[in-house]
Amino acid sequence: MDKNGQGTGLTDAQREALDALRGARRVVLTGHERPDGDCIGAQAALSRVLTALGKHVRILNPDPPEGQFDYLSRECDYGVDDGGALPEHDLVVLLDCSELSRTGALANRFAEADSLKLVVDHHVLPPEAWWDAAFHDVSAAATGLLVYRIAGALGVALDEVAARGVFTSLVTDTGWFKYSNTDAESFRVAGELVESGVHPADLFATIYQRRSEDHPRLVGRVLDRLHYHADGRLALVDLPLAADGRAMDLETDDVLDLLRSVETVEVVLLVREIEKGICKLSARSKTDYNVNELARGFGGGGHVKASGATIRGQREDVCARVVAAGVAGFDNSRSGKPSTSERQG
Ligand SMILES: [Mn+2]
Repeated sequence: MDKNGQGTGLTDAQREALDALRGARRVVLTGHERPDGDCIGAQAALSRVLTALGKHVRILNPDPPEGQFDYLSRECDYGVDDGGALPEHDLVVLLDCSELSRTGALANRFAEADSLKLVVDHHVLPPEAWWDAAFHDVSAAATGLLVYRIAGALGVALDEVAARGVFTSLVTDTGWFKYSNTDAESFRVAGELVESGVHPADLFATIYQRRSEDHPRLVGRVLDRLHYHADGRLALVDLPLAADGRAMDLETDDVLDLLRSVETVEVVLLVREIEKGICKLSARSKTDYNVNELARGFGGGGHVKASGATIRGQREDVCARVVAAGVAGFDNSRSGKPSTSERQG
């Protein structure tokens, strides 16, 4: 058996996670706030797999999926927390994150529920295991790939919706196969999914080419707020609240991608004010620079090359703090050359 759980081998911990799934009758799938394509794609796939095994499955998230993923939300019932009692369940599966606090207001109710807790995730795990079982592999390009492995291990063939879910996970977390987490498994599984009927070009157009006429102008306004630090090695953009006091609604991947395209830039920081006194940091690295460490310094985390945090404070102060920490990080890292060994998304 491969201790790392790579290839076809499973770790003992992963086998225990499969047992938890086999033994469950009523399952609630949940995930992080503002669920991304990987989170909801993995949920779509796992809900179909478990339903095929005769289990009763509910998805319950802190927030609804983005409209760009409506081809999944038409097929799956993505329940959104209304503050009420949890559905009856004997197993909770937390996907694409590993801390209950990431489920927002649901966290307390899940913690109090007398149910088994399972984590399915590819992020760096917190030091203390609070879960009963975890299907975890930090080398997996997406959580959806872990669900693909789970389906294989449980002997369930992916149906059309599950296949589209895994494909969605894969392409959103690898930046359509261009980030450094893209590996042979990503292409192998993508190839299988395409053979089974997934249409990549149609999905690309559906996810990325239905934006509003305002979108390019909004990106333009945001890019006007770009500042470089550390001789151009660090780029910062900040998004203040919109005029109506609400958080600016912007698909930030475009902005992050564009800033990373600058030759001198190694680290990109995006600070989005989500309400007065609360900001969200998105941090990306294209070298060995570890933005997971940077985000952890602000109570967040994620991957070595893509992390985030929620930070209290006025936007200007938050920007100054993250830039100071970001610049200081250059002294502690071996950054300089693009690395091929770390992950994204
Ligand atoms: Mn992910």
